Amino acid sequence: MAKVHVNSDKVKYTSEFIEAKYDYMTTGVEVDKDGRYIATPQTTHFTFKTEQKVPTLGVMLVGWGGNNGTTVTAATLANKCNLSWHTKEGLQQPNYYGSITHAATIALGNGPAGEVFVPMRDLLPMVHANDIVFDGWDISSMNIADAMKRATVLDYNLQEQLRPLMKDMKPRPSIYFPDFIAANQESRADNVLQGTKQELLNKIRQDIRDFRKSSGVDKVIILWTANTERFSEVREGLNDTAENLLNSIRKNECEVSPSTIFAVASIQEGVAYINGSPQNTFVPGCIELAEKKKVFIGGDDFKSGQTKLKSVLVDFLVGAGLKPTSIVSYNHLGNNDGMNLSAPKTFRSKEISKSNVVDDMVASNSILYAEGEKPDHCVVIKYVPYVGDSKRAMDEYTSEIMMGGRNTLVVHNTCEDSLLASPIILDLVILTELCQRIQYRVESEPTWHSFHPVLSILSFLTKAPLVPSGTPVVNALSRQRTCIENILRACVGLAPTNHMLLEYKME
Ligand code: NAI
Ligand code: DG6
Repeated sequence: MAKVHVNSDKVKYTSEFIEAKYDYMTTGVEVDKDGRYIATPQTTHFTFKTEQKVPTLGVMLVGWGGNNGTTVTAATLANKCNLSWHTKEGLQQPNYYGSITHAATIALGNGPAGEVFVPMRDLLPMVHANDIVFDGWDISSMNIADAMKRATVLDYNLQEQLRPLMKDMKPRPSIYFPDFIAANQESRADNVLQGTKQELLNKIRQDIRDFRKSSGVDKVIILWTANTERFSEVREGLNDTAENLLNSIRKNECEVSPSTIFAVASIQEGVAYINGSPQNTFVPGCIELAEKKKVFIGGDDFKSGQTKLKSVLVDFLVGAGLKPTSIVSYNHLGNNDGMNLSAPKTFRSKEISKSNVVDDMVASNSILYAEGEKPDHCVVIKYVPYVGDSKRAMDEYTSEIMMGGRNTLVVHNTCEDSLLASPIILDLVILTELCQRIQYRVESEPTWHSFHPVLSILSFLTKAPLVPSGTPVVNALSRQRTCIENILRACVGLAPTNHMLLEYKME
């Protein structure tokens, strides 16, 4: 049961559900013949219904033996077993820093002593990260304890304590089409499935069923944290519709990627699928399949460091009326992800997802930018083995300020990449699972609905948010976070956070 209990006649708690009546207030805008904006307040009366029972959750990671896969598994076990370990700075305790569900708070309201902040996870019943059961696939056969050692992310003393808990975790053989990732990955591909694309799809579906049965979990979610693939070609007849995509798999078409086969298998099993990498796994046919089957999909590409900061800084600059004119993002890293991205085609996937992140903020301000005008935006990634997982990111933001002045900001960030990505993986699956228990209906309709299968609520966690076709892409980090917060609040009948604090501003 959630810790926050709302005291209102619009909110009903039963052992099965939390049901909340909620007035959603928006503004319709039209431009009249004189060019005036006519803004009309609109209200939609919703009822939200959230299932109270939190299921046991199994998460299958594609790329389980990688830096992110092993780190998130290890961190979850360390938290669950409350392991502490020695570092040169002293004794370290486990935590979930970097997770909005587990380490961030929201302003619930006002108490006698002022504003009251509560953990986000206290608003609605959510899966606890400690309780997640991990499984997955990897083209490398290394067990997860050895793979954690190979990743060189966690301290030795912690690895030693975790080894007995992880040595028997073995990644399932996976789909490997060398053409989709860098050639430099070939040496670790010793755990690969053979067969036609249809046979591989069937095998992945079988794995999902096996895991569900053997682990006894109530629910499974699949998340891709394997190597970045090159983009797939999108072509009429190949993957433009669900039917064409399924046919292409049957016909063993070479342009269907491993990640798309995983996504299709997942959707066919009714299991939500999240893409933590930048490639276009979700070709139009795959999205259509998810929509037809009403299965959640989310992505693309974890938003962990440099891009997260960019989606704050550009929002700040444009929101403050300053005009970013040049953004140069340079980074180097020395882990296996960096090695894979040293190939031009995989780099291109990452370059695309890192580059579009300022578009909505730029487009929002027609005072600063003419139609179609954008700042120069350059993304560079270099592989430097020595720095390992400790990624260096250097950014230069140049903006035009008042009367032709120039403002240049330079940011240097050093950080363990996988320790930023792991809490994001947890948030992605925890929020996706929660969304599966939320239904809504509009006052005048009898039917309950789920959110759209393209789960854009996850935008805060992704660099290139996947949204339902024709709907706005929001990259600005504060807007993305407010969206999550206010949807959770709506589910318990609380007004959206508005930061007005009017009660403290009146005479
Ligand atoms: P990694 O290279 O350490 O791990 C990837 C794993 O995937 C490897 O163990 C590899 O053997 C495996 N793999 C490759 N192809 C596979 C396939 N078809 N099936 C199953 N396994 C396969 O990379 P890392 O650092 O864990 O990152 C994983 C992904 O997450 C990359 O695509 C990266 O770009 C993306 N990402 C990482 C972020 C971070 O902060 N660490 C942030 C944003 C995205
Ligand atoms: C180099 O950019 C490697 C990438 O995998 C990134 O580390 C990852 O995409 C994180 O990117 P960002 O921009 O969110 O820090």
